[in-house]
Amino acid sequence: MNSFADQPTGIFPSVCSLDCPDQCGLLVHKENGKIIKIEGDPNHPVTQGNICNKVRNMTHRIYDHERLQYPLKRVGPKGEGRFEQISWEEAIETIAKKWKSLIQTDGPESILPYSFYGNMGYLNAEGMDRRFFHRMGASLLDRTICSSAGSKGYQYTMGGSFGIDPEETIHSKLIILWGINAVSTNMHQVVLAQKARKNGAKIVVIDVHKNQTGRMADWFIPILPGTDTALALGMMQILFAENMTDNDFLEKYTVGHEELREHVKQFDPASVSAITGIPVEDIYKLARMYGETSPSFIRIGNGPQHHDNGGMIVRSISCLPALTGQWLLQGGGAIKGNGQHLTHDANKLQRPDLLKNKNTRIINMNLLGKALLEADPPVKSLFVYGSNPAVVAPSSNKVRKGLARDDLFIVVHDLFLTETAKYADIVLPATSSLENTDFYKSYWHHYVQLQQPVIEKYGESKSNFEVFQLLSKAMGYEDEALYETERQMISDALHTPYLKGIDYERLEKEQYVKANVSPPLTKKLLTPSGKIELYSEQLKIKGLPPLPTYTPLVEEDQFKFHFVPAPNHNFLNSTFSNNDKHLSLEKEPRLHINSKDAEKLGVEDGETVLIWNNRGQCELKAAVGENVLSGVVVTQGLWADVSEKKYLVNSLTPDRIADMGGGATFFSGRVNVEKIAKE
Ligand SMILES: Nc1nc2c(c(=O)[nH]1)N[C@H]1C(S)=C(S)[C@@H](COP(=O)(O)OP(=O)(O)OC[C@H]3O[C@@H](n4cnc5c(=O)[nH]c(N)nc54)[C@H](O)[C@@H]3O)O[C@H]1N2
Ligand SMILES: Nc1nc2c(c(=O)[nH]1)N[C@H]1C(S)=C(S)[C@@H](COP(=O)(O)OP(=O)(O)OC[C@H]3O[C@@H](n4cnc5c(=O)[nH]c(N)nc54)[C@H](O)[C@@H]3O)O[C@H]1N2
Ligand code: SF4
Ligand SMILES: [Mo]
Repeated sequence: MNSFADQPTGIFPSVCSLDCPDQCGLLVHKENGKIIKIEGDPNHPVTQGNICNKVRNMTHRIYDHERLQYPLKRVGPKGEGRFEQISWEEAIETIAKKWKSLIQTDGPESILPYSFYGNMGYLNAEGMDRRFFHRMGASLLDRTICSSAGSKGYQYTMGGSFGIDPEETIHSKLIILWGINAVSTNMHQVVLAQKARKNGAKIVVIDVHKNQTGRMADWFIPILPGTDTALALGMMQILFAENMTDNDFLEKYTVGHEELREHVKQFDPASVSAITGIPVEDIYKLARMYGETSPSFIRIGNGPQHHDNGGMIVRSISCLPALTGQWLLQGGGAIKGNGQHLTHDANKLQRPDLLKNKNTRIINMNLLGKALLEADPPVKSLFVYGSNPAVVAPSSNKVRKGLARDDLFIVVHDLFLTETAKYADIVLPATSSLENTDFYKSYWHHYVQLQQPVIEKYGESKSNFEVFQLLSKAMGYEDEALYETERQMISDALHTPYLKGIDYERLEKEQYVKANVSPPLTKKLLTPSGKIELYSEQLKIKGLPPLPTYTPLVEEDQFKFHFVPAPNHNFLNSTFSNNDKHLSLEKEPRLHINSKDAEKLGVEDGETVLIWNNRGQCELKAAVGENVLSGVVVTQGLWADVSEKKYLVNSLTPDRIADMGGGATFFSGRVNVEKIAKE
């Protein structure tokens, strides 16, 4: 049979490769070799034919006139964006020559890979690349920018990224969307919640911003940034005090409930209200609603964990379902992430055994700016793929200063000349995921999926997989692991007890397969005690409080407003922020500010304001109203540098590290806001 890519006309199965929990099954419609339409697969049990705006308009990105077709070399100063077309031979030779010489003079750790999940496919995101850099002995990157604080926090309570099957949440009677802008970032969870609502469920949203998700809730609870642990403790205090806990469950499935019961007594509703900004009566109402409704489900988002104290926030929230014994009920419990239910063989895929120096240095990606400016011995070369750090990394002025170093040899592999690519010495054109072979596993639902190429490679672009094989050859590496086929690597990676019965051949036939997942508590948890740890000895060993404990955000008191720069609806992080179609849908970023604060500043709705702190500044149009509490300002979207606009929100964000997992603290910074004087 011809491959899908060779067939000019027809409808072909695919999977969305974006960093989004929904991981939709797609149908790609082609005519004369070109995609004419992308739609959700109506037969995929979670997608059910619905996909987001972003991907319905994906064709505009795939065939965008600015998409890279050839390798480039920089001919102007770093950051300016002047490049010249070169051949793949010249590009690969230039890179290999530079790296061989750096390895001679400075050792392999002077080379740093920097990547994230611009494409979630495992071969391309963490397969051949890992093998290559392990073989080289390059510095290791700790990939902490997204969810590592929260995942760690959840792990202390539940033993790993194991939550309930989201398809079961149609049975829930109370759904709490806690720090998740699900309408934009997990739309199929909203579809499931709406189904539950038809059967009488209530939807509660707890967020610092009444965005589109807050607006669809039955009850929206505004909270001050970084204070969610206090709210969870306040709820626990009421649940214990009013005998709404399931004591048999606590006895059988948890450790530390007696200590917790004592510990939470100090979190009376009045104290919690003073911390969170939530009225006392609402704290009672929420706790009683939670205590009296079963099954209840908490979808824990990524927002609350992007704080100095974010690991502990997720750790604390994830204790709640145990208090009322939710985990045994269909549709009861929580999801932070579900990735571990679908554990593949990461050692076989990434081959850490190829790395000979077991003391190789590890660089936290949230400290990229610092690493480029201060690491000793210095980073001399950076290889960026599947990520756009000049826009998405915290404290981006520092990052850009590092990228601008004349003695730093930068290679960027991407589909577009991103802000990061503008600093590169060599730019390599990347295929889109629709041009590749790869396997995908959602970190929310329970399906494993296969991507086979459905279109031909665009211009001379190559996949990550191909690029690392080319580089292996040019570097003279002979290890067999660097020359395996895609099919072989996928087959080996799928071979685990978690993915029993799922192999390449089956995926080829069926496209998506649901793993046979055992729900949490049907077997021993992976915590040290095997139970839900309300008290965690592990945390104590780490020097953190063993019981859920509220600590305030790091003080930046010289600045007046908490600043929360969250994602937006029509971009996926910075992806799509350079595509005209998506830009036209999103228009421009706004700074949401409370009307009382705006009045004090003399700022009216629609006026441009300057926001600044000791790290950077931005100019945004104010959206004045009641969508945020007084003292908080919120913006949405990671915007590319469009013309002269000053939208680089990450110039303002701290590069402090969260309490757990080396996580990012994007939402813990503070800023001042000023009216810009009119000419
Ligand atoms: N449309 C779209 N979808 C996306 C993305 C995108 O950029 N755009 N990004 C993808 C990625 S990589 C990720 S990680 C996920 C992220 O998606 P989500 O899990 O939704 O996380 P965020 O959007 O970062 O933040 C969620 C909410 O947390 C709120 N928040 C901030 N601080 C706090 C706090 O202290 N307490 C509470 N209760 N709320 C707080 C923010 O206002 C925001 O509404 O979405 C993925 N999907
Ligand atoms: N202020 C603020 N900053 C944030 C966040 C926030 O909420 N607020 N969210 C953070 C979070 S949760 C995350 S996950 C990060 C995400 O940050 P990034 O991982 O940088 O995500 P994107 O901005 O989507 O950039 C992905 C890049 O990969 C490229 N790409 C796509 N597919 C491929 C491929 O197959 N090969 C190669 N070589 N390239 C490819 C895309 O063209 C794009 O340029 O941002 C973080 N930054
Ligand atoms: S971005 Fe998310 S919602 Fe949109 S198509 Fe991809 S997986 Fe589905
Ligand atoms: Mo993320």
